[in-house]
Parts: sequence; C-alpha cells; structure tokens
Amino acid sequence: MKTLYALLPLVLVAACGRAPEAPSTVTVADAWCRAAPVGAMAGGCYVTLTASADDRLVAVETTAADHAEIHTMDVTGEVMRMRQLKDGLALPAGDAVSLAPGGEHLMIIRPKQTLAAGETLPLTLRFQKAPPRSLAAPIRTPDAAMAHGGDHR
Ligand SMILES: [Cu+2]
Repeated sequence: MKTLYALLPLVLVAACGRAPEAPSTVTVADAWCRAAPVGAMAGGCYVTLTASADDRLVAVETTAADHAEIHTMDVTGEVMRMRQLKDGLALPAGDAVSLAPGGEHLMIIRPKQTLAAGETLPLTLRFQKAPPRSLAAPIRTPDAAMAHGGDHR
C-alpha cells in the first residue's frame, strides 16, 4: 500500500506532462530600474528577454506607477529622443534582446514610490504568445560605464 501511494504523484505528473504543444516561454534576466531623485516624473527599467519562439513584448504594467510604456531612443542630429513603441518590441526566437540605457527601455510614468537604490519595483511583462511574467526589479544607481547611456527627464 505504501508503495502505491509513493508512486501516485509520479503517475499524475506523467499524465499532466503530455500537453499537446509546449507553450512558448520568455526568459527574463538582469532586470533593474534606474534610481531617480525624489519627485522624478519618470524612470527607466531595463531587462534582457529571450523568447523560445518568435514573440513580442506588447505591454508592461506596474502597480508602483501611474502606468508604464515600452520606449526606444532615436538620435536626431545630436539630440536623443524617446519614443513609445506602440506595437511593442519584437523578440525573435532564441535571441537575447537587451533593453539597456541608450536603447529600448521600460518607462515608468509618474511613479508612486521613490525610485531609491536598494528597493525593488514590481513589473509585469505581457507578451503576444508567452504567459505574462511578473518580477521585482531591483532599483540601483547605474555603473559609471553605463551612466552616459541616456537620461530620463
Ligand atoms: Cu523612455
């Protein structure tokens, strides 16, 4: 009898594991948000995303701000401007897509919390195919080497 009970969980796992198709997933790595002074109207968060199948980052949500957007940087002459990616960001299968200072980023609009180094900011990333991913991104002051990448003012 003991043996039967011990085997039961294994049988259930085997049965549930036979899904018709493996859903696509997105691996989320190196998430962080840039520390900002008290009263800052916006902040930037960065992350590296790797999709198992062609996918798209379509939205970002946070309970810690009025809302959040997916942005990119355009350089016009010597002026760097931010632009919202209304259709989101393509995630080709197997490619590590890095959102980093100076390029694509997640824009946190009107934060409700101070973006203080050492704290975390909750983010939910929504994809076209893969299930949404929620994470707590650590807030930190960028390294000197990354500091000239782009400011959010
Ligand atoms: Cu931005």
